[in-house]
Amino acid sequence: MAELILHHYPESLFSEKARAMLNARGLPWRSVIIPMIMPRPDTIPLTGGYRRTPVLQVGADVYCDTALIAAYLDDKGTGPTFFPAGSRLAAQTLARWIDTELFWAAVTLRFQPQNMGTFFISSEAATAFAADRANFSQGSTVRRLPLEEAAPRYDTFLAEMEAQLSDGRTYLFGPAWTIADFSAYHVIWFIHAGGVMAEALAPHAAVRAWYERMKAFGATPGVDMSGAEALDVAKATTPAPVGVQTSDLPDAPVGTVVDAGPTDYGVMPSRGRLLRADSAQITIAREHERTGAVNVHFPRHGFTATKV
Ligand SMILES: N[C@@H](CCC(=O)N[C@@H](CS)C(=O)NCC(=O)O)C(=O)O
Repeated sequence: MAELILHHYPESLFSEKARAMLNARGLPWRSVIIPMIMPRPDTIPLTGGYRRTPVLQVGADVYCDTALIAAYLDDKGTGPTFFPAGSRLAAQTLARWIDTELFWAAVTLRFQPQNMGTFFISSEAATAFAADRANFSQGSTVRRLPLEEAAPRYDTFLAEMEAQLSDGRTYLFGPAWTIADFSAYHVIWFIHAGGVMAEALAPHAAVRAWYERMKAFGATPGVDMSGAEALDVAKATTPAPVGVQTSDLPDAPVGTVVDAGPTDYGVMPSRGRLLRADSAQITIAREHERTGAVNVHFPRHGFTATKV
């Protein structure tokens, strides 16, 4: 297998989910630190437009979104599956709710002025971040949560987690982790990363103990690689075979040039030739002078592709 290259930045919560999953499975990985805001001249040539963080590059294949990264990693490395048959439905549904709903409570809670800690190194950085995320939010269909909705949503979740873990189980669904543990972990990590909420987990003893276990997975850094090196890796490699090429999109048979991307927020799409669209994923083929041919993969849930 080609090296696993994570394009991420330290403060990104979904990146923390990916880092924890890679380390939990004992996988060695390379770390390309990208800027927290655009431009990202060494990442966009790989994705072709998709700009959410993180993405996982494996040779000339690019896996977008941590839901798909989890599916890709699930048979790599060691340790239990993220998707055990007996709790798959519950774990997957909980993970999706956390990643798309609780996430917005986390954003509101983390960016309260008194809970920001050292997130921004300067007021200029904060201003540039606000301008960047205003661009990022164009076309978003998501309603941002005010604090009076975010706080009780999170408090309820913590109380439910505490109840679920208080029988002494190691992970949310029993003795082995599932994808839900990694989704819950990254959101909690973000909320309590600095500022006034840093110690706020203390009253929840079972969650606290679980959190420390999960945090140990996030702690191992990848081996540094520059963005330019990562693009060279893509250029020197050819994409992995896609297997059966199929499309369930009525207006876009295999081979159609499509724009593929998220439907909820950060909707900037990637343009390419459709190779696969089924219930599991969307894959497009694209080329760039700095990468050669690459295949870019998205999950199907929360993503779409439209004919250009
Ligand atoms: N569902 C996506 C969410 C990714 C996401 O929202 N990432 C945030 C950073 S934690 C982001 O992209 N922010 C804007 C940016 O980094 O440009 C995933 O699981 O990867």
